[in-house]
Amino acid sequence: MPFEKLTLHSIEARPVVLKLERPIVARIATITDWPLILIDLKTEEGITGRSYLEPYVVKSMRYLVPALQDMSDLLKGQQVAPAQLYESARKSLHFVGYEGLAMIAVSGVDMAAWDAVAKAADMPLCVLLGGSVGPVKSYNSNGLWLNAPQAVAAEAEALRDEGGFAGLKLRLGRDNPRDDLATIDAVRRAVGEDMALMADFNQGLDLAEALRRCHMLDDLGLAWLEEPIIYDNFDGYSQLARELKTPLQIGENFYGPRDLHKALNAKACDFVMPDFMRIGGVTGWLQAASIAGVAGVPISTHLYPEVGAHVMRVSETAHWLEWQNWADPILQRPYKIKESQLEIPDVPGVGLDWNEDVVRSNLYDG
Ligand code: SMN
Ligand code: MG
Repeated sequence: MPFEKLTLHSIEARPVVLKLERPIVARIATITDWPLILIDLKTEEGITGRSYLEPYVVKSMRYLVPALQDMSDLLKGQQVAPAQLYESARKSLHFVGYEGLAMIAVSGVDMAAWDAVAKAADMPLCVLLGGSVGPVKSYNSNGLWLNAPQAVAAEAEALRDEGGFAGLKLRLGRDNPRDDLATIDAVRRAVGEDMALMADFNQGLDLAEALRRCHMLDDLGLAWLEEPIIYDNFDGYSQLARELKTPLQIGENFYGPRDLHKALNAKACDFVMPDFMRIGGVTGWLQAASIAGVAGVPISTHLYPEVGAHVMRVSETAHWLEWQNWADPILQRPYKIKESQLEIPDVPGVGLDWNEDVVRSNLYDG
């Protein structure tokens, strides 16, 4: 059967808000309500590509959804060729800026476009990209926020048991650094020495404080130290990377692959972990993963585990997939984890179908 050429008919973007099972308690914010924008990219041929965005701030959906609707008008009638749609969509907002909300909207369209093309080719996305369906090494990032040490330790055991996890991410940045140390100690006792422990400061420290606190943690065998300072201070990050033995992890705030390139040039980190809504969806990821691969730098995913699993199968330096189940309630078939490995469903595309009952009862009307 010849490859079916797809023509974009429309892009539907629906805002949804879900209650988080474990509220986010980070140094920079507390979040109880989790926003999702569900994207359905419809084609003249009847195939629908799907993706979602998680823009953290519920009210941001009031301006992201209209941006996606404008992209629907702009791209209507064009061939669903992801790299071309990516360029057209980016250029439409060039004078506004290539980063920030513009990139977030483009990324959502891009992921849906790749899903549509893979469905038309009747292949899982990872197969279309030249890989194969198989397991993807994952750590559990569903919790371990800034709560009391014993509560975090008990949660660590529960999170490990959600899928036989070999890695867990905990969040740091309590007012007193000794409470962070006590938490790491309690978690270690609970889950043992073999567990990979990632630690995320969520950009909460200034450089002086970050140097002090990271040195205090440098002999604990942590898998990585993530985002101790504001995301764009690459000078600060390169000083941290120079001084610390523990690998430094950044990347969830790279806007486009060029940010990753700049970070590596500045020697600002040891590991990278681009986020799909900021790096430019699948198109941006593939470029970013090539740069990381050439440089020999391990690459991990941030959020979006479903699409993340597919691209990790074709990323040369694939490291850890971040497992988060926060979108599970709106999915008909949430992905499964066994023995710390995410399983890619052997279906065309990414495998996202909405649970319309849950979507209807959680639509955001703000
Ligand atoms: C994070 C993810 C989602 C919400 C808040 C913080 C975090 C991570 O930075 O890396 O998982
Ligand atoms: Mg993080």
